[in-house]
Amino acid sequence: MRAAVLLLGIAGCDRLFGFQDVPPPEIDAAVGGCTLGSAHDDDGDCVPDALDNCPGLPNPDQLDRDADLIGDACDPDPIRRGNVLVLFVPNSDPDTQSNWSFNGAWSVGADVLTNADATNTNEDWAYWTQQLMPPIELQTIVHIDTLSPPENKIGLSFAVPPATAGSPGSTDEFSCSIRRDGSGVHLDAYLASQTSEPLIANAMLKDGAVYTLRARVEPTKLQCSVQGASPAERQSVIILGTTAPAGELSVYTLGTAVHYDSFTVYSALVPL
Ligand SMILES: [Ca+2]
Ligand SMILES: [Ca+2]
Ligand SMILES: [Ca+2]
Ligand SMILES: [Ca+2]
Repeated sequence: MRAAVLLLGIAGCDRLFGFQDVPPPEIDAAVGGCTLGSAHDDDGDCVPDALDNCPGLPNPDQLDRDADLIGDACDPDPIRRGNVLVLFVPNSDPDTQSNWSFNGAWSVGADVLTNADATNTNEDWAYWTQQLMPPIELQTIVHIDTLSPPENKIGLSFAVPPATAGSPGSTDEFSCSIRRDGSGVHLDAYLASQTSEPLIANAMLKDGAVYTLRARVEPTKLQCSVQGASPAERQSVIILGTTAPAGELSVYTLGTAVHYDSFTVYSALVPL
């Protein structure tokens, strides 16, 4: 059967598919004016993680229109109740970091997951070793530290880990990545060996760039969005195809040194 692939342009269409306006990437600077004591505030919005209805993305207004305790800034379905926080990985608690499984130059600590090797020409993968079941939405903020030619890739994935170290099999990977190759910079949606790659602005891939990445995995659909530092730096894509298996939150890089602030996973709702 020939798989259907649907591409969406920038902005405008997001709300139709449940993506809502994504706040600008968080600022790493010390939180000004907050009195949080010893409470951890991953996203720097002055609301401690334990009280924050969107602990990985800054949303000081805590707006939650459907009152399901997931803030609009994070809610995969912001006007339908029933979404649940499945996983929050702040990369801050040493007791939980053993859940990461690494292939490549990864390290975790000081509130970030880092890959410091910009020269890797094979994909470096990191898996959070907890089985998750679609429909879900993965969210993260990623910072580019160094780019190395000729090819670069930064990915947020839902994948079944391989039996031996390396990237998963083509039927076991549902991923959203920012990728540069000889034909330009793309938002690359990859679903079980099918790929959609709308071009995005070259200027979005540069040293110091910060992105909010979201990957919504439904049983037969993958939806990716990227939001850069300015409202115009935004792209979305949907790809339809193979049924997603149970898998793990994962990330990967190629030719790029990066650090990720934190990861959140929410349950998504099936279409009405
Ligand atoms: Ca917060
Ligand atoms: Ca927040
Ligand atoms: Ca909500
Ligand atoms: Ca909701």
